[in-house]
Amino acid sequence: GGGSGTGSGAGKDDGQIVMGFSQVGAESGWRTANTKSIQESAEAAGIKLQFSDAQQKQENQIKAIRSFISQKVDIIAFSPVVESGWDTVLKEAKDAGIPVILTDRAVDSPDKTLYKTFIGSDFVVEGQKAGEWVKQEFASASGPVNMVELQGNTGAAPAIDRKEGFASVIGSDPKFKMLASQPGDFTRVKGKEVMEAFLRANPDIDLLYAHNDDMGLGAIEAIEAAGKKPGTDIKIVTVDAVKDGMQALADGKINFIVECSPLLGPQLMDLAKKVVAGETVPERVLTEETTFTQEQAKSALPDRKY
Ligand code: GYE
Repeated sequence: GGGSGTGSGAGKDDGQIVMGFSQVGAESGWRTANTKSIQESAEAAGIKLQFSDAQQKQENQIKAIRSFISQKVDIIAFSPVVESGWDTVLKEAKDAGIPVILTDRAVDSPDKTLYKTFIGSDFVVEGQKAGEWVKQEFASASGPVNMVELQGNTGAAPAIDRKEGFASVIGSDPKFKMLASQPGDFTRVKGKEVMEAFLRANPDIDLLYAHNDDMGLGAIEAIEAAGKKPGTDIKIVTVDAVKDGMQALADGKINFIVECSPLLGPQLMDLAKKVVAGETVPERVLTEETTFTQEQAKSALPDRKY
């Protein structure tokens, strides 16, 4: 384990790997399932986890990473709340000889030697899948299709990429009109609040695209409070497929969900062991995912673990 000879703090030379993990926060059902997966997998793999919750603040993540460096952990993993602004602290880790694994979300650092690997989903593809469904669903609609979009937190990889992927499929067809697109920070509360504003400003919304289930669930409350039927009057497509989202899909309040798996723990621990052992690992490890219709949600729900 971490540190050498005089090593102090977290890393003692008892052979156990010490991982410092900086999590985004607890903003969504996805995040809660992701945290559980990481904690359980660390335990199962015999890795000592120093877990730190950044409460959606980059400054807290930078502080946590610096503290992991001074504790001389064996490896640092983190899920960056935003894409930009990591070069300095990642350079500090590199100079200290501590390898870093990006988990779930990417950074935009041009220097790829600042981290060993990146494990997570392809968020552009997720946005494209949402767009393909919308295209099909409204294939026979002649008139304008009025859409609104709830984005994830500003500057986050999944917010940027899910927007881009969706627009790349839908954007070329003038039938589809994006009336409004605002951040809802991946939370239920903000999703509801922003949807209320969308409904006040736009009496005729046909479709909501929410970058995660939680914002979609908040929006459903706003739609119902406005006297409209979610899933019928306003079609809804979201990303994640956590249990509450799947339940709303099975209940007909959401129309389609693009899956994004939060169960990254087991693969992360495998990668960490290899990296610490000095083995080479792939630069990019992609998560496998599917999509769900209302019927598929009904059959998947009983076995859904999160
Ligand atoms: O979709 C959302 C969460 O980074 C993939 O973050 C993750 C996203 C997930 O808050 O629910």
